[in-house]
Amino acid sequence: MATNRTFTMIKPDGVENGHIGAILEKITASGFRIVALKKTQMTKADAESFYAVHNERPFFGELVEFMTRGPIVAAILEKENAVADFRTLIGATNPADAAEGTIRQLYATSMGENAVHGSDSDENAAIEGAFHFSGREMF
Ligand code: RTP
Ligand code: MG
Repeated sequence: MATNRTFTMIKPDGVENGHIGAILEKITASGFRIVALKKTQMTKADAESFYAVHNERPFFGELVEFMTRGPIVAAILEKENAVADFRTLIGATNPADAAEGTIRQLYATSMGENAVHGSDSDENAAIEGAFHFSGREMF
């Protein structure tokens, strides 16, 4: 399988609860190489645009409020089969359904506040990575 990239954010709850180090350790120990990394905070416009696909959903306002309430850690990650393997590593959207040992099972608190984001396709990984990073921040 070709080496490729995915995009992740440690969401505001993961940062607030002090899990940046543990989550990054789990990611690198699982074979992902960090291509780009930064702590930043999304504006309302950023979050509305990033999650535009969900703008008709009942939880959209809550999601934007949550994603902008504090800093996040954004990263581009590289590994064979990166998108699918990273979704496996983070676990189900609802931590109550997340498999044992997954990042959401370990660190998420609810369906809305679920500690991490993971891109759902190669195409979205490229779009989301470019949303947060310029070419000269990728190594
Ligand atoms: P993500 O995009 O953040 O990696 O999460 P995902 O693919 O597992 O889930 P998705 O369906 O894309 O939903 C995006 C985020 O919206 C919040 N959400 N809240 N309260 C709710 O019913 C609800 N449903 C989704 C979560 O933060 C979810 O990760
Ligand atoms: Mg998603």
